[in-house]
Amino acid sequence: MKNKLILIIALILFANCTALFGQLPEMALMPHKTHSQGNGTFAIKLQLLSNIYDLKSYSVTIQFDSTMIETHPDSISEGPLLGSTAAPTFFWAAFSPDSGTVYIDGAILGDGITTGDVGVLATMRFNFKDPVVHGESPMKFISVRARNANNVPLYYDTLNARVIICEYFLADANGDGTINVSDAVYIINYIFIGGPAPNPLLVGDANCDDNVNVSDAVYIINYIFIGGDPPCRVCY
Ligand SMILES: [Ca+2]
Ligand SMILES: [Ca+2]
Repeated sequence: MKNKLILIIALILFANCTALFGQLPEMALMPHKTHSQGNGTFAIKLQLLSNIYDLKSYSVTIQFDSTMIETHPDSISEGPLLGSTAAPTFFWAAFSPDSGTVYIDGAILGDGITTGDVGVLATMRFNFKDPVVHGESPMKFISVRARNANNVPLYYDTLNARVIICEYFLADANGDGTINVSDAVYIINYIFIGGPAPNPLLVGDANCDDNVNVSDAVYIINYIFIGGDPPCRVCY
């Protein structure tokens, strides 16, 4: 009987541990994918998507390709999550240009105060290099350290992001930097009434069959209006 009881307790503990380790809360860099032609600026948010623990303080290191994009400590600002407790907060950010590394620390000040909520911890604003460098930059966690009010370490699953910088977006037939119905119209005009061709021509090849014809216009319309497949690549 005693052995049976021990076995049952062990099974319950095992089940709970499996649930715990299988469902770590998530810390993410959002949005997961940023597409650009290298103009303007863009923001990446450091965000808790789920938080089953009470967070008191965190320290993260994030790395990206500094030959393609750059930031500055002044471009890194505190998000509202820790401030939502109404307690004073600590926030510190630094940037190492040579290694493309961002360091961010944050904490809630005051005894025993934590947040068990989800939301934005920090926002980082980036510039593209001038002249623009095309390609793909990872935006990834190098380390995450976090603690609760009892100084116990907290663990998170991390979700990295990517920044894709294109010279041309595939299916952006009119070259205005976005893909919408006017690109389908542009292709139809080119095919049927001698309008200008996409430049370069295969930018209009939304379905990637190496031809630009009416099926590409249909493909774009399906993608925009009825949830059809996106163009087969992001960049031309
Ligand atoms: Ca367009
Ligand atoms: Ca095609």
